[in-house]
Amino acid sequence: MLNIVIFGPPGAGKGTQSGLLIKNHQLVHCSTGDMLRAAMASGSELGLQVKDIIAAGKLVSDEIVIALIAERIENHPHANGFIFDGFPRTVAQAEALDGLLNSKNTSISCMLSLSVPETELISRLLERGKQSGRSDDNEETISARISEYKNKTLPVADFYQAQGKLVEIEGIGSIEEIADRISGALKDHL
Ligand code: B4P
Repeated sequence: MLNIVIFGPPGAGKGTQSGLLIKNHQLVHCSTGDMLRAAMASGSELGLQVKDIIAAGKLVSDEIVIALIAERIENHPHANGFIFDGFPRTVAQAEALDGLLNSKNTSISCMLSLSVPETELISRLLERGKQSGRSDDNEETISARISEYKNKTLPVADFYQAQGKLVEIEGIGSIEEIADRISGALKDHL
């Protein structure tokens, strides 16, 4: 199985590049951000529970997102592999993911880490905010999201580096250029 973690700060292009990888490798998409937005749009109890946390740019609890990922893996017993987009965002989530995959006799193949300077992240997200209608694509929330990323999510890169699975990708350039860098890196690494 090919199991990829796509990693990076808010606005690094994780969702965009995931779409291309899914097409090329027939992977199951596991985006906790998309799952949480779907829950909010449906007005479910989970959606109501996370709405204010997301609008404030804070991380939702580990317990909630780990349960979402466990369910997604369980529902795809014959998958070619999974792409984890926006998950894990804490070391506790990364440890839980290792456990979930081990129980299926598989593991993470690599982590693709997209690096993009902060000024570019802010301008991408503000640009998206003009049309996305997302409660978290505004100046104040973007800055809270970046700060959560630095404090709680960056250590996840060390977790995968310690396993020899971290692959750094320059995240500046056209979407196609970055996709080419990712394909090259996957060929070299796997
Ligand atoms: P996410 O949906 O994961 O939001 P994100 O990190 O901001 O990434 P996003 O997918 O939106 O952006 P991308 O990098 O693709 O999470 C939202 C919230 O949900 C979190 O803040 C948190 O509250 C909660 N949450 C989600 N997962 C969680 C977890 N595991 N634990 C706890 N809480 C969790 O960037 C895309 C933008 O960049 C687009 O506008 C795109 O057009 C643009 N772009 C992409 N590539 C480009 C390029 N090459 N050049 C220019 N622009 C580009």
